[in-house]
Amino acid sequence: MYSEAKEIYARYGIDTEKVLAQLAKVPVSINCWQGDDVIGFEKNAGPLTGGIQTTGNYPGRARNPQELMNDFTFASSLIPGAKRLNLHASYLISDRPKDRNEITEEDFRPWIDYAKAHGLGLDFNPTCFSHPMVVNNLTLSSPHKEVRDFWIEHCRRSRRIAGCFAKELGTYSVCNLWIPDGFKDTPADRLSPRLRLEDSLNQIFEEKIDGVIDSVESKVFGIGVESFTVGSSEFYLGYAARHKGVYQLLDSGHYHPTEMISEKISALLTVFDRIPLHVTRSVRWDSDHVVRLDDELKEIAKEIVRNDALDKVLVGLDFFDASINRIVAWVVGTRNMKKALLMAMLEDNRTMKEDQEAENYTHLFAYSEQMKNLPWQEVWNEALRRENLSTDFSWFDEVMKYEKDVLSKRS
Ligand code: RNT
Ligand code: ZN
Repeated sequence: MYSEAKEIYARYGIDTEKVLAQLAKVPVSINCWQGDDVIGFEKNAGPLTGGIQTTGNYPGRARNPQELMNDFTFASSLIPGAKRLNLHASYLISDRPKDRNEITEEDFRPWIDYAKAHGLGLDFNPTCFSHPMVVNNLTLSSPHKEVRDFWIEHCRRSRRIAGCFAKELGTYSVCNLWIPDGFKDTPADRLSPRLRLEDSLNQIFEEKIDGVIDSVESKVFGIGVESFTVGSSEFYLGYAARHKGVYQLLDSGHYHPTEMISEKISALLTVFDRIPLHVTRSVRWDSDHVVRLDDELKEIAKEIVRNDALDKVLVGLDFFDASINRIVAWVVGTRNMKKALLMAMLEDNRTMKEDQEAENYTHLFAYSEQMKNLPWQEVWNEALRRENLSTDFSWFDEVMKYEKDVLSKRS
């Protein structure tokens, strides 16, 4: 079936062998926090705060680093192609309690060893939520200097840890900063918090650190901070544009319901040579559902591929569903991202671009619909086969077996 598909694609000028080689190389950065409902391993970890929420209590959440590593290893074994692991500062591994303003690379040594052993790159995030120093929902934009200083120190240390990942693993490390700062009700002054955030960022990014790709993640609103978000899209876009080496990260759940990040990628490409993403699925709100192979996911992938931006757009995932098996979430979500990239690579983008330039919209319309008839699934199955993965649904039974033997034994 693959050889037939290969021939069909050749008629459209597409070399499926090249595509398969390309697909295998494009890394998707998988968020560790799907494995344990964004709780992490701090000694005195409190509840998830900061306007984000996990809902559901499906059994089998990873309770410690070893369980999370085991689960991730198992999930990865069912996902073809290159992968990276995205960590949060709260996933430190330390015998003694360490506050966020005390963390060092040593607290992540086991993760570095794990990444080395599994050929993974590591990305990183300071954790500016679920902590008593988030005072009145504010961190880097707080009116209290001691609050800002605490988080500035945390973020500086986080960047150094990302730098250590880059050095040790020989690949870049995205260090993404997201803060929950906002107001429940209409503020009287929107500018002062933003000016304070700008000043905090300047202090955080002062130090130059090799191998780190710094990003700032904007948002519209969070639960409990519905009326105002300090780190809005315009704020960070402007900041990143003025600070070389700092990039805006686009999270697909952080815009108004009909506002799509697929539409923003090309705009950012005119300004930036890197665009980190958090691909997620928002259902009515920023709900962080596991990504489905839906229209927006396909459109995001098309924008990356068509614009020849596979090495500029750094694809990361950001979902946390606690109501279903977490390994299934990782496998299906990550496979969907990769499927979408494959589908985009298998489109005859050259002809369609030519159509557009020649204003041949009738051909473009019909031809772009014709692309949907092509047998991309056969090429996907071939990608699985080449990594000794089954092409049927038996991977699911493997996860159910793991659930029965391992996950269900966790309390
Ligand atoms: C929150 C942001 C942020 C978090 C993770 C856990 O709305 O999307 O990226 O989801 O850092
Ligand atoms: Zn995000």
